[in-house]
Amino acid sequence: MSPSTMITALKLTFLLLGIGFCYRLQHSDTNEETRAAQPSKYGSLWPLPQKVQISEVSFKLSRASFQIIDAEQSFADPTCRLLQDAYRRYYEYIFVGAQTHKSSSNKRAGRAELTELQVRITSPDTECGGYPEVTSDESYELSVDQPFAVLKAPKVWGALRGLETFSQLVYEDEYGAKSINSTVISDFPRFRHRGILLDSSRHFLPLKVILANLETMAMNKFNVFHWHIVDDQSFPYMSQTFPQLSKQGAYHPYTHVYTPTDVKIVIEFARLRGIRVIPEYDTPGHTQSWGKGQKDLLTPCYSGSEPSGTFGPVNPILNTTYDFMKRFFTETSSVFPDAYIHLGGDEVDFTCWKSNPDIQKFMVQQGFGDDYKKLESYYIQRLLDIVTTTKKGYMIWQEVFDNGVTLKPDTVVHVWIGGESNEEMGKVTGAGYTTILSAPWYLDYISYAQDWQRYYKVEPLNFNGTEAQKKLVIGGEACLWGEYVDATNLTPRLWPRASAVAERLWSAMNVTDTTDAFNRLSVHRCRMVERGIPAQPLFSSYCPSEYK
Ligand code: CP6
Repeated sequence: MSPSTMITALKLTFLLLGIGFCYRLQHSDTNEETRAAQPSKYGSLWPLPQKVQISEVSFKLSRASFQIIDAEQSFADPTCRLLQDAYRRYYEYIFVGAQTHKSSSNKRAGRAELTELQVRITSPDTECGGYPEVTSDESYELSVDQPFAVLKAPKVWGALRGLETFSQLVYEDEYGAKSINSTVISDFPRFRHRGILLDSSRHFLPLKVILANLETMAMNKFNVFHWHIVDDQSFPYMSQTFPQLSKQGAYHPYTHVYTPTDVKIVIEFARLRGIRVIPEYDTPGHTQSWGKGQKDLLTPCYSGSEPSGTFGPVNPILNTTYDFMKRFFTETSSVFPDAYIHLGGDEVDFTCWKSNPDIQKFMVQQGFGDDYKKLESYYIQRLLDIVTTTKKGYMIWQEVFDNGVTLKPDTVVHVWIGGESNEEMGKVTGAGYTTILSAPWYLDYISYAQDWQRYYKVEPLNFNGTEAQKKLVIGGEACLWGEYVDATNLTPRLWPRASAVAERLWSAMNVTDTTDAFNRLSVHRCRMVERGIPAQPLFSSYCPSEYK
């Protein structure tokens, strides 16, 4: 063999080895990677209810005769818009894609028809006109049987969840007729805070996109929209007190802003779906865009003895900073009805503070030494006191807790740093604080695999701690940070991957069978697509509706 042939042969060998390696990489995962979906005994319910009994007996449903109505004994007022809107929405979802012309249901003549779903609110205070809260009752009981189906819930919030479940029980039989099996369900969420974080600063998210995702959140029984509304890159929130913030700080002063009306629309759309809107105004870091419209708010950075012309975090040593914050958070506390506001406090870079001679002087005066965490805590402490006067509770990223800031007992600490998040959950709850988990659910990270399974396998209570500590874990959030996401790709990137988180936070702790989850989630994903949501596929497959 000549040297050149030998080299070619070697190259070929390596190439083949390489291909073989890649082949194994793609196929060495669990067999769910290559399986097609099979029917689950739980149909396509997602997230899986706490208690489900589905019988073999089936009824047909027809667009012409089926109706969703208040039960006679319901405490709900017939003018309760939240319920009436939901009845209409779910009626449409139940008959989505139904064949209207062909009368195919004749083929199984004699099968009983279900003509009514009666919805009964069982508590005198239905909460119809109110906003959902962290303590809201989302439980419900559903019975599908003759002569009619009954959905019972103490509050409207449970009725919303039950309507979604009812709509998920409806399927098309082999002749294309809408059908539902006799079923008994009793259900309630495992965790009361089940959120999605969307970031409207790195890219502006048009209202339509936000509303579509609220709609999809309801399909997955999420109940918190964490609106990371502003950040370094842009300030799209139109403040009435400080209009120059978005005038100067938004990507565009008129098109890429959320007006007061826009914000109202989001809040009401969410309320009608049992979703809280928690805005985040992240300070003192992540605030570059704030500086464009608010002079002297940010710290001037120095290069040697001269200001460099760049700016760092919020300037913590000026009284004007706190005057501004007081007015700003007084406004937001009346714009957003939720009892909580997220105050951020993550990733504060000390470089600029360190370079500034006025800050250095302040550090000496306060006796902070070289510990800039003390300065950060000083700022946050004053901010928390201001926000407390607006009668709001607050959520904060974990660094604020880590730095030893005094927090109100009802503070929610948001754990986001990966690697040691279990230890962090132990520490936060050990100190007696309520917490939510996001560290394992950073959906902005993508990979060539069924990464939903990784999100699905997370157990939020899997840390060392007492029963009392575990009770302090009120839920979690899936985060979709916006650096690589805008209106063109947000929805498919989020769904159905966030659905895995939805089931972890709603269903019982022992619901961990990934094979059954795959079977149900495949159909749930097709259902989202049928309802007009471009949710991406889980794996090689097709949806039945593609043939219509
Ligand atoms: N923006 C803000 C971000 C992030 C955080 N806060 C972030 C950090 C690390 C990763 C992803 C997102 N983009 N304001 C942290 C809470 Cl990996």
